[in-house]
Amino acid sequence: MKAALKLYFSPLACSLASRIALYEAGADVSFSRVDPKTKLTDDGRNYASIHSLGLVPSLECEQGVLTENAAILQFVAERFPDAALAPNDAWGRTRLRQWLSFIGSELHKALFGPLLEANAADEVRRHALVKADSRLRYLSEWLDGRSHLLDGFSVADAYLFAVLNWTAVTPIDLTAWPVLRNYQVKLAKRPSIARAFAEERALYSREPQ
Ligand SMILES: N[C@@H](CCC(=O)N[C@@H](CS)C(=O)NCC(=O)O)C(=O)O
Repeated sequence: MKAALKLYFSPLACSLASRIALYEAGADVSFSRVDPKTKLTDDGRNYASIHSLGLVPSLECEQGVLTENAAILQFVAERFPDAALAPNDAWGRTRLRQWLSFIGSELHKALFGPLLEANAADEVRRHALVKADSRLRYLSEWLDGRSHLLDGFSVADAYLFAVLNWTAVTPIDLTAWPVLRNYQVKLAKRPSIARAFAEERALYSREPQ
């Protein structure tokens, strides 16, 4: 029988966060891999016919195709309330949106975007790195003494985990940020994260060069 949800992803991209959330939720979901270079799905379709921008993640659900990681993460949290992936009070949900916005704009796009973009000019990379210190200090100060961004694990932690992984292939050295490194190491042991990460790392290492 066809799964209720289908996640389009590329290995170790930000879509890893959506996979983690779906595993946490115990969702009935199938996965389709998008080749970042050819933009073909693993069953040979042009991914542009699903999301014209060619960006992952996107999530096929009964209502249509949902794009944008932050929206998908909140959709999963709301659809599977028993998984407690988001606070259930108004202020907690506001804080969740605050962190999803920070991760999506300040970290994902402003900082890691240029560092991961193969064609970015050196000047653009240098400019991104100038911002790294203040963004990572802000995050480190918040996480000092905390295990999660909010009171318990939430979809924001899934997103932050996916983004912090990228430090491995950028000049950002997480060992210089012990609070962030500890946070990452602890989260990596969470079963949903360990499973999602291991599965996508295996796919990533088989990525054509
Ligand atoms: N605003 C989008 C950005 C998604 C995004 O940047 N996805 C990257 C992978 S982490 C991607 O698909 N890049 C491929 C490309 O730029 O063509 C979101 O938050 O979902």
